[in-house]
Amino acid sequence: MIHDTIAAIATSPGQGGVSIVRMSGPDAESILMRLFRPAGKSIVRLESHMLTYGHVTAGDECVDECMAVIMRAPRSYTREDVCEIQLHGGSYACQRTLEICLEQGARLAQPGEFTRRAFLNGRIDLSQAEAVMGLIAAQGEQAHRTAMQQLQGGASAFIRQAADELYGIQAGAAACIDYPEEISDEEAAGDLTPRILRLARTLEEACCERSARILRTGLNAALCGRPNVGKSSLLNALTGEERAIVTEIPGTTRDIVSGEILLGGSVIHLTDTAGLRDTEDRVERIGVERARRAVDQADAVLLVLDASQPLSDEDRELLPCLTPDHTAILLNKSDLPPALTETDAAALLPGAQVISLSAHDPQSLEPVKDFLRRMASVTDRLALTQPRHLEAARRAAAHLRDAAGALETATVDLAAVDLQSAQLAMAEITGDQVEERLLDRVFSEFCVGK
Ligand SMILES: Nc1nc2c(ncn2[C@@H]2O[C@H](COP(=O)(O)OP(=O)(O)OP(=O)(O)O)[C@@H](O)[C@H]2O)c(=O)[nH]1
Ligand SMILES: [Mg+2]
Repeated sequence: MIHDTIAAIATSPGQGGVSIVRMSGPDAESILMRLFRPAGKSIVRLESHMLTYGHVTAGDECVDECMAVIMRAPRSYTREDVCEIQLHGGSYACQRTLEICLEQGARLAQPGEFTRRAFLNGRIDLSQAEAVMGLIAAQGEQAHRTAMQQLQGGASAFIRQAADELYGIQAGAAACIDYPEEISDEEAAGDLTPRILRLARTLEEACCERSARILRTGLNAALCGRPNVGKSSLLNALTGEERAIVTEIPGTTRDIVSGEILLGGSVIHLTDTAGLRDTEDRVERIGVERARRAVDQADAVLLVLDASQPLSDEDRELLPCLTPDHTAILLNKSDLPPALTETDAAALLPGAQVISLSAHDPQSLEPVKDFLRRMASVTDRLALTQPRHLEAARRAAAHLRDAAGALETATVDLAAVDLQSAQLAMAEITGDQVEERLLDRVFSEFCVGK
């Protein structure tokens, strides 16, 4: 049970139209009424869910003109009494109001504590609580849609359906354990194994880390290639900003330079990297190592070639690390007399898309944007998108596979233990079965005031 009242500033720091101080807990209303003077003396009890105009005061001190609202339990975000005070946006009045709330008996909320209470009081499950954070973090339409689906119970519905199927399987195993003379281990295995394996496959198929990451945070695309082919020029042309230094000197870019663009509702994080070559220069060598790492970590790669120069060994260096489906070969400098054809480029990495273009001609970049759009448009019908959920679902699937193995080679009793472990792993996703430590980890990633 939660007995205390928490308070925090819910809006982000800095100047703005309004700032909001929020309280939740049994004393929220009495604390509010000690610091809030409604305009018009007749108001003795604020009506729930109605904004009231007045002032925040402390003794003779008038802190700010404000609007205050009480949302009485259980019709509130946390299912407790929640009060919010809308002040003028700025740091002092807001900080001072929070201070008065604390002087009057509230405790400073920890990160995510309001949402944690919403979870503990049963208003939302754990995956929905995490979706709130996803909504706050969403930069593009795609990430927003993914978080909204989760908030509306998408992940929970999927896991609850899987858990129901598993309860059915567990009931079958229990019947065999309780009535061994009626159901033999072999009969139970024949009936249960296909169901267990089907459920394991369903969970595994819902776990696509790459798609989930792209949905959540956008596509990471790396520009790579040998020095002087025009990687930095392309970064600048694609982002429409002079982000990276461009010169005719090979080895200009030494570190990772990034830029973001929004394409088709998805955020694309573009990274320009140091040109790949063997070099004695220490700084450049570190840059080349970072470039390789960026390519390894990228969801999609733009391998840039200089179409006015013949192919070199440096152009071929990265080929073994590239996946054709996630790579586009950009034949840059197509405005110059050609030394390379699209056929030469295509032969480097069969299956990869080849695009002729010039960093100096914005129109020629459209097919690159189409490629990035295609890479970012992973299915948004994924049931699970949070790393924590993917990890728990994979663990559940592994326990199910162990259970199927135990049915083959050992006894139903042993399989029942694995089935129970699978059930517990799934319950972690919705929070039906969680330890305090796990909650601490989940909510520590939230911001204060949410
Ligand atoms: N004609 C022509 N020149 C280009 C084009 N793209 C880039 N350049 C020129 O090529 C030179 C190198 O461009 P950068 O963008 O610095 O090349 P980079 O691949 O980033 O080079 P490093 O940072 O050294 O690896 C510059 O002089 C650019 O102006 C293009 O499409 N056409
Ligand atoms: Mg460069």
